[in-house]
Amino acid sequence: MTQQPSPTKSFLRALAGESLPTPPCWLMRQAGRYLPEYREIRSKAKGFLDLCYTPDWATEVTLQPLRRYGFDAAILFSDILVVPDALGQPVRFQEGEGPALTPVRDDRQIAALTLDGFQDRLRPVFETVSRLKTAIPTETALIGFSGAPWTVATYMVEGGGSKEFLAAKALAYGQPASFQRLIDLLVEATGDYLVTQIDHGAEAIQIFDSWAGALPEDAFDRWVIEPTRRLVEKIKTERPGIPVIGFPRGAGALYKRFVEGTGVDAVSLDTSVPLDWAVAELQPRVTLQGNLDPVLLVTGGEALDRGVDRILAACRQGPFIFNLGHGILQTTPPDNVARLVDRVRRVRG
Ligand code: 1CP
Repeated sequence: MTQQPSPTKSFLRALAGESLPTPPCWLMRQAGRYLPEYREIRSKAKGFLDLCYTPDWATEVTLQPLRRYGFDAAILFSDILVVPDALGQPVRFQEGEGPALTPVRDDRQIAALTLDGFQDRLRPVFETVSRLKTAIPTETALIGFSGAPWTVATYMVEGGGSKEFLAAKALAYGQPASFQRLIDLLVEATGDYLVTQIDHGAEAIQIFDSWAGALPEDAFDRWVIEPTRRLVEKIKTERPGIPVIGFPRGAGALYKRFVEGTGVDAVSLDTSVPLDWAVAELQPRVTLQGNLDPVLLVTGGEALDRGVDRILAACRQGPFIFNLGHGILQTTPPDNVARLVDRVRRVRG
């Protein structure tokens, strides 16, 4: 094993297990429609994926929130659905309606997906990572990301967003061998995708499993924990020293099994996770990240201050990164984000 140098960026120090007097801070979906400068660039792009696949634009929108707020980490601007798009299942984003894909629901449709040309189609995303590596401030860390296989599979099987996941669960429960082939393909594609992001300059990885909370515990083990464990193992083996943050949103008490079973370095807590529990059960093993209710960031004022203070008081004795419990909402006033960052930075030893 080669010895990894100790990190100097505060975000990476927290991921390495240090408890810092002022926790590092970034916010999920920190780039996006709540910022007028984002909406301006977005209006130039034909579709949302054109924005993701145009390095000039994707680099610019990644940098926008850093200029305003000086976050401790930048997250590559892209989307979890570029993976199915690059596997040959084209993704369209209709205005105001979310993503749309032609569903894959049987062996023949799954077999038509292909890794041929996969990395080539994602070249613009890797180019964005390379540019960001030199464009971000030296004290800011660069996060690469992907969706977790389960969450990405739900979009592929449903053909878009879903509330009940009837089609995805029907395949997972009723034809597990077919669903396993889809998950295996996603593990392979996503693993290559993340390693290549690291090779272009990503210093940490976050794996978004937004719909992890939809599964009962045996299915959670098989479709959430096991694929994520394989991704973490690949990163740890092939690119040692790169920390991985898992986000099994809605997992509840299964957060504990997720931490023990996947080997992640950190977990992002959704808004509903009780912090005393997380500090007692999870923080001894991993860095915590989270978990302000994004609606408090829309609300602002003293409710926001109290929400921030509650989280800091609960979590900052151990390794911790301040974040939201889910992505920033479109209606968030940009001034409230400045207020949040000031509040987090006010606390000292
Ligand atoms: O301008 C627009 O209208 C597009 C809105 C938008 C944005 C800003 C989408 C469409 N994706 C993104 C960027 C994005 N998505 C990032 C960029 C980095 C950042 O955080 O600033 C990231 C990390 C994601 C991840 C993502 N995409 C997730 C996981 C996290 C989460 O929010 O749960 C999911 C589920 C998606 C799918 C997706 N992308 C976009 C939409 C509308 C959706 C569907 C969401 C749903 O089904 O509810």
